[in-house]
Amino acid sequence: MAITIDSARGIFPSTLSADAVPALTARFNQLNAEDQLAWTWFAFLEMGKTITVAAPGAANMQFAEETLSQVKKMSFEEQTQVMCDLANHADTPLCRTYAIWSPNIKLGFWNQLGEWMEQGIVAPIPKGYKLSANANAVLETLKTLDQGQQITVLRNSVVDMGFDTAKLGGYTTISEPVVVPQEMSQRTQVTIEGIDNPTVLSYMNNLNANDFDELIKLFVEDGALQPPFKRPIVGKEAIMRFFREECQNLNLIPERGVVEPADDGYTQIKVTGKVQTPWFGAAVGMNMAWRFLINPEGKIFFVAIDLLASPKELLNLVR
Ligand code: 45D
Repeated sequence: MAITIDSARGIFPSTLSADAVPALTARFNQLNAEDQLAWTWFAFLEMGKTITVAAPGAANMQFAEETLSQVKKMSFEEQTQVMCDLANHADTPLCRTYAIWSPNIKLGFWNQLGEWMEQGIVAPIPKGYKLSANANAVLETLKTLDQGQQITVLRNSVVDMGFDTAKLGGYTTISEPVVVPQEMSQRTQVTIEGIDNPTVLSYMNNLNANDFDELIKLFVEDGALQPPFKRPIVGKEAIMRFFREECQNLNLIPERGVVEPADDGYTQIKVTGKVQTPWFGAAVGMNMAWRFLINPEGKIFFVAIDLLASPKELLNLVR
């Protein structure tokens, strides 16, 4: 049977991804705007007991600066309105601006608002705000998840806010400038128990070095990359855009893997390990798997990246 992206998605079918994340995100999206804002605030406080944003500078904020200073000058009432508008996907100029920011800029924007809320510069969540029973249940469930899953739910809630980009027609995402790849002498090389496949090692090392020009060469022209909980991004050009917009300064710490022959001379490889985001640094290691399908010439035809259901899954290397 010919190998397709659809068939490739099914390699290593026993990989258990963290279904709790999309489930909780869906429940969050059902809450009303006030509840969403308060929920995120409480979630942020709750998480803050164990982890805090390590790098407030994780995003280059030049593109959000104007909007931020605009919000800063508003009355509390107007600020509350802006935040509710964002949660409501309202059609306002600010919600349109927000919609086309990359996830990292959106996170940086909220991170700044959060700091200003603490400092009394931006309208706080009213003292004594009582979450609805639903919102409370969603918060209780969040507390049961591991930290990697918690920050993913939080990231989703921020990324989904703003005007619906599907209603925008054409648009270009505003993202941070691409950083220069790390200097050769500064680069570290990963080692992966059970894996000596040069393509896989090169994938990890180039992504860690922000060397997207070299990284993209590892893919076949019509190859695909499937981010956690997403449909595959197909084609070199689209994958490259994704790398530049959403993949800067990640730290991949693969630990172990298996290699197996697949149909038509292809090779399937599963690797498990940790991934750190610049936002939380070493404080949060997300449990991840990479499922590669590599063609006979050693190029990546498909790779799926999954957030794993539990640390136990790190040891699940069965086919
Ligand atoms: O509403 O191999 C307030 C790929 C209250 C690439 C607030 C990858 C009001 C290929 C608190 C102010 C990328 C796929 C809001 C690998 C309110 C590849 C603020 C994986 C919203 C490995 C809230 C990468 C705030 C991965 C400030 C898995 C929330 C990366 C901030 C994962 C939340 C990164 C933050 C994740 C969350 C980052 C900073 C999950 C960051 C999460």
